[in-house]
Amino acid sequence: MARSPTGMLTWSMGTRLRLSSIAVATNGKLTAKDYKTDQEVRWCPGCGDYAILAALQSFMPELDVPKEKIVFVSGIGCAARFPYYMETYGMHSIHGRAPAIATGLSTSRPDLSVWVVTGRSCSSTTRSTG
Ligand SMILES: Cc1ncc(C[n+]2csc(CCOP(=O)(O)OP(=O)(O)O)c2C)c(N)n1
Ligand code: SF4
Repeated sequence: MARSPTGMLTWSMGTRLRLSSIAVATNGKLTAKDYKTDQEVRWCPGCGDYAILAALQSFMPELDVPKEKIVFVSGIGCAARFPYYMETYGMHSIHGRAPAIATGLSTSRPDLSVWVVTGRSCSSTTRSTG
């Protein structure tokens, strides 16, 4: 496991966990800007994922859940870049396994607000990949 300049911990299997810049504060004081990261958003111009990202970043403060209690779990694909762009905890995991990882995390840490972000393929191919 190694730490990158952006504060991501990287396992050899390719999963990443964001640990950088988690502010300990309540969401009552936060705005959408507080959920944006310093990462360049790498989606195609006009991609619908931009609107989803912006909507979630705007919505998050209304949850009244501290940022350090929020986790976004993704699999692979374009949508799976989501955890890099949310200033919360997050894991970019493996194809079709985001729901399983999120379920395990949520079961072992019921105090967390766990979200799964996935595209159509990654959310529907769990069976075909075993
Ligand atoms: C185990 C495994 N099989 C296949 C791939 C190749 N792969 C990369 S992205 C992708 C499709 C992702 O599509 P989707 O989940 O719909 O996400 P989107 O890119 O549309 O957001 C595939 C099959 C992979 N990375 N890992
Ligand atoms: S889903 Fe991926 S390939 Fe499709 S428009 Fe968005 S960034 Fe581009």
